[in-house]
Amino acid sequence: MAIKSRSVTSDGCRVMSLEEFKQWLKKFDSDRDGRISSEELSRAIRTAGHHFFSRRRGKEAVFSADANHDGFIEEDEIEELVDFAQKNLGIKIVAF
Ligand SMILES: [Ca+2]
Ligand SMILES: [Ca+2]
Repeated sequence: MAIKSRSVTSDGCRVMSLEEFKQWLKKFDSDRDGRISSEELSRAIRTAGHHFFSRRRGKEAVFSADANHDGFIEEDEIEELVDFAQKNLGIKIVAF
């Protein structure tokens, strides 16, 4: 018998629009500089219920989405995080 793969179900997956995702991330901008640092992103990852490797993941995510390489995620780079969020945070971003 094949092993049933564990899929993300409705109770583990949030659905939000890109705008909502931006608003959600901004809540973690604790120093209110308008940018998301890897520290702040790690907190977001933990809040989404992913405690394991949240610090490393936060760094990885910032690194991959940080288009201008300043070490922070600015508003226009948040879209780059959509892929990460969908794959790692169980967040589904829908276009409205
Ligand atoms: Ca910040
Ligand atoms: Ca940046």
